[in-house]
Amino acid sequence: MSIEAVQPAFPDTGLDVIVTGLSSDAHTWNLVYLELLLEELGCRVTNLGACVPDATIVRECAVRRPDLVVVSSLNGHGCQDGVRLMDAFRAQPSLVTTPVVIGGKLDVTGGSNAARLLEAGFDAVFEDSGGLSPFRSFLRTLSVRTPGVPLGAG
Ligand code: B12
Repeated sequence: MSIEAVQPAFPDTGLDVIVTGLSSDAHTWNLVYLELLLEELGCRVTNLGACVPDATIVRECAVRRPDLVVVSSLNGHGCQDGVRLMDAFRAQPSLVTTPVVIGGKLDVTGGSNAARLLEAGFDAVFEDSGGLSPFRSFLRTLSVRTPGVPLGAG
């Protein structure tokens, strides 16, 4: 685990964010960490918790219409569970353009699954080796985006 200080100059993002674990993943402190980090950055966070079935994630996102969904996985099944989640998520017409990112310890081999996860429909993949700076930069691009304009459309 790496702890990085939140940069005080970072502007409040004002984003509505859903944080969630995947269906097979029982780890919780990663979710608490991300919730606190995002709140410090000015996001309003709904944390769905650990071992969340795909259908529950899809339903909650369809109802809440978040600006961003942050998926965290530690148990090594992140790629398998994440690809399956995105099949159901992107099949929901109201969630086709909702930004979704995934990060954590996504594999047991230490290899990269980024290409497979991006192909499945994630907008970004944050591997532990990169630290949290790329995630902060990604949030900044979302917070300056025109409200209502899908990621990549502007
Ligand atoms: C505590 C723990 C458990 C507890 C969890 C209790 C709980 N309430 O959370 C228990 C005992 C239940 C557990 C179970 C298992 N665990 Co466990 N567990 C850990 C441990 C020791 C700490 C995890 C933790 O809480 N870290 C604290 C958080 C705050 O930090 P973090 O997880 O590192 O998250 C950081 C980054 O990953 C990143 N991050 C995470 N998600 C995301 C998402 C985004 C978008 C971004 C940008 C960043 C990001 O940000 C965080 C801060 O830097 C780790 C080993 C370790 N030292 O890390 C193993 C570890 C995660 N567990 C592991 C395994 C294998 C398991 C089990 C499969 C073991 C087993 N055979 O039963 C089960 C899985 C159960 C399941 N169904 O998921 C492996 C995973 C291996 C892998 N992925 O390669 C680890 C790495 C141990 C190891 N070295 O083998 N575990």
